[in-house]
Amino acid sequence: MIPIDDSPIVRDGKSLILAMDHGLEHGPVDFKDVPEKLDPATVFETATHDAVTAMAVQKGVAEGYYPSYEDDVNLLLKLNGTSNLWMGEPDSPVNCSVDYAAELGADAVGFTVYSGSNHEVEMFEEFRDAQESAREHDLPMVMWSYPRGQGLKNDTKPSTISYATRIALEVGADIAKVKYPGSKDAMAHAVKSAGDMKVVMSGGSKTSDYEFLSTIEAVMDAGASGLAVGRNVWQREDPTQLLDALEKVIYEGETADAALEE
Ligand code: FBP
Repeated sequence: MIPIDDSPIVRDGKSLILAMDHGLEHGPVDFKDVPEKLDPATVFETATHDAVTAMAVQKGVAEGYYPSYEDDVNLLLKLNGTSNLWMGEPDSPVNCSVDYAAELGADAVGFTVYSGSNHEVEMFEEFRDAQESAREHDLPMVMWSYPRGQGLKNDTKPSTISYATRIALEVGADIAKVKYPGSKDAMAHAVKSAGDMKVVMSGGSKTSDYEFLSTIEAVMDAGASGLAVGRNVWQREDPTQLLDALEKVIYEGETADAALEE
């Protein structure tokens, strides 16, 4: 097992994962205001920024577009995913094996688990297969750890997010990607609950530059290892400008104010 800090998806102990699996998870609606981003090549171009340590996509997008970017972008292949058309309890069917991800040149794999869903049992079993196979290939496992379903009314409350990071540690993830629990203290507890496993924050819907960078500043102060973000980067007209600022906050420990001033 290769130490996670030696993985190409980690830079100086931190990660900035650019996620672009929204075409499956939400549908083309997420590209409404940026129709040019319907072409995955445009987002792969954004991922060539030095701040980005990996781009997370589904199998089909990797097959079609990654060959043109394999020298400049690290690939995080998402092994499962679901559409917004599914109306049942949260679930995320597996659509790619770790073997095939490795064949496509993946540097890491990603897997969603909806703990608390009626499908939790199968999802944990599928995660086990993927995690053990990822170990055989020396590929880090990034877990989208998203408790939701059944009686879970609030999926971002502090105790739920701390539970989410802990679950990821318990089942053998290398990085847990979790929603922001609303405050720096709550994030610090979530990071602590994960032991020495890395925790990154999930981006969420688009906000202002300042609001977003201040949240990332709080998350980094809380001991998190970075960010896995989609819409807040590629829904912007100029993603490069925000990535320049994110690079300063995540890797250089600058404040949001300082990063925006330069
Ligand atoms: P965003 O930064 O755009 O929120 O993307 C992160 C992500 O986890 C994506 O990988 C995924 O497509 C999406 O959020 C799923 O969000 P949700 O399940 O909350 O709708």
